[in-house]
Amino acid sequence: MDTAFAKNRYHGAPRADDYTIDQAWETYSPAEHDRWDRLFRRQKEIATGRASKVALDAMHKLELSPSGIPHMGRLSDKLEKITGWRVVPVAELVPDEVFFDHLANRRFPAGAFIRPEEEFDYLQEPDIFHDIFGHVPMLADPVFADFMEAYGKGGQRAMRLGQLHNLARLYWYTVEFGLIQEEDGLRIYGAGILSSPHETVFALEDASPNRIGFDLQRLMRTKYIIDDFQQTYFVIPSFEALLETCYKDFGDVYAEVKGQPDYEANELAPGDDVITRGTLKYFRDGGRK
Ligand code: HBI
Ligand code: FE
Repeated sequence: MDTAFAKNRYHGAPRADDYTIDQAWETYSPAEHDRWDRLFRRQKEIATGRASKVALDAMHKLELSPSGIPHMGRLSDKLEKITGWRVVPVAELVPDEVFFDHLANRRFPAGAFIRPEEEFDYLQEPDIFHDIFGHVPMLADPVFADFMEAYGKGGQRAMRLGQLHNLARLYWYTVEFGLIQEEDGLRIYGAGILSSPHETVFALEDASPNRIGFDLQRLMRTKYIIDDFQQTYFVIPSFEALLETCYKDFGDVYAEVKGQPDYEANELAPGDDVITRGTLKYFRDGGRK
């Protein structure tokens, strides 16, 4: 994979053995601070009325704003007071076991680089805008903060059991691409959607994707797409319900899904709580251009 190092987006001192680096906040250029501001203003406007109110309230509490790239240490001091989480700078994706160890200790690894202008609308690796605008606000919610720590601990165990791919699907269809039913309607809490202007609209308003009620075992059997919009979104009734479902020994869940066939990303399964049956039109028309 062409890494952030290779794309010389990387800055700051060499990494520690837990893959953290110095954010070197003073080395960001005015153009990079300006890019953060433009990304922030556009996405905040699109996300208002579409993002979970928990995420929007947290952005306010954490004073996230279009005033240049956030300093992770100062942001962490605010976040830590609320839920004990800190945001630690990394250069790029870190190995799973390192990632899980950070989460299990309430540290969220956030990319220190910001996407280049030519990838303003979309990039595959998590840059500082995806991680801080997308993931960090949810870490200010006490229930979701507990879920993320439990996920980290579960990840370490899943690796030992060789069931990481099942758990990675849980992360993908909740933390990255999850929807929630709030009293005002369907809302977004997944960071992969929240940090993407197009998918923020697509996930809630397009007729193409399926939207089905969260079901842990069904979700763990469902493949996902990494380079286009999701074909199926899972909807939780509340963050409490998500934590309660996941705050248990996954051993028997793994045993039940092991050996069961996977579902394709666009497939509906018997027993699904179908909220919207997608037309799949966007995908049949060839997806991302
Ligand atoms: N590393 N920095 C970083 N950010 C992620 O979101 C991340 C990662 N490493 C592994 C990973 N995510 C996924 O494999 C999770 O599903 C575990
Ligand atoms: Fe992410």
